[in-house]
Amino acid sequence: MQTIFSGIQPSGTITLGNYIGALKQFVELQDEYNCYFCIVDQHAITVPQDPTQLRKNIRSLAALYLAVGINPEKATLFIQSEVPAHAQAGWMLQCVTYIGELERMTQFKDKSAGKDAVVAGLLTYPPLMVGDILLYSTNLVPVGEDQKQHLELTRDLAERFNKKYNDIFTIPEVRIPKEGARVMSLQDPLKKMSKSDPNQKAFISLLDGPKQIEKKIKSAVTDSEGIVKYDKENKPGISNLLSIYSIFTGKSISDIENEYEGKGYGDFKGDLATVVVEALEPIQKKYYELIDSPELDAILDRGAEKANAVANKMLKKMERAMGLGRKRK
Ligand code: ATP
Ligand code: LTN
Repeated sequence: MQTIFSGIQPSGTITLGNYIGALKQFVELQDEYNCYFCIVDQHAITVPQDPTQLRKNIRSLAALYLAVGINPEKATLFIQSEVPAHAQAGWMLQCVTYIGELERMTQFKDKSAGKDAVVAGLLTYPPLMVGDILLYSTNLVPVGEDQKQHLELTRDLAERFNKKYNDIFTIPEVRIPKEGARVMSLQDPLKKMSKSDPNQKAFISLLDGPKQIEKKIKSAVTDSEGIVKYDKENKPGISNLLSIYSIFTGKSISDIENEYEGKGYGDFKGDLATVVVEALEPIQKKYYELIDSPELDAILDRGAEKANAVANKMLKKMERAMGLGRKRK
């Protein structure tokens, strides 16, 4: 069985973008792969976080992974900071990464833009992510399109390490969904939907209530033409909403366009809100059953135990390859 690894930052409540771009694929893949799904809290602290809120977000993300259908009997769900090998591997991998490579990362450029003081962790974020992936001899990494560049770096660093030290790493492939790889902001359809967007109206969170969802969809930025038609270049707002509708209903874009011929954006947005509310209802129900349960802790404990065992083995191989520490029998 091949291995999958992916991570989500507990930097807010996950959005429809995270669900469509990442989580939905995780659920589909867990039957066929040996899966590791991680709550990457050490990545989240590369931007300012309130400690109390961060702890809440970590638990909430764990419950959401399970609520959308991750089965802890099949997949390993764990918190990054509970597996110290990640930070250790991240350090070693920083020592094979060039600063120029890090400065070229678009996520770094986006997140550091306009800031007076940029913490070093924001720049050195990618080698930590590379460690996450390589520690588990991962074959496949399912992510949204924004992570493609990080995955290219992962492959480069794995190859560089293998050549320079010892051939210990599997070179992973990226898996980006055909549809919904980049769900756009509801307020600026040229920007990706992001859970840490300061404008709450820009994203739908998986825990938003029916009224909030309706309000956010109704105030989504579109255009003045009033025709429900997919045209990403000229009508990015309505095209984004059409994609979301298509993904949740399974209907093709052209069928939806036909259905709304002669109708306005108001009708379409109202129906889209209903579709989204209905899709999120069972997820939210499951979430509220889990969030305060001891079962959630037991699952995370078991996940950390299993992940530690696998990650520590690879960490030892890395240390041996690089010549760190002492030779042991
Ligand atoms: P942040 O706002 O804190 O940067 P984020 O919402 O961008 O967070 P991440 O935790 O960085 O989310 O990403 C988790 C997963 O969700 C990744 O696989 C990422 O590619 C995917 N993802 C994030 N945003 C979108 C989006 N708008 N459309 C599709 N996939 C997305
Ligand atoms: N960088 C990713 C989150 C992330 C990740 C990973 C994804 C951290 N480690 C390992 C896949 C595999 C992001 O910002 N979305």
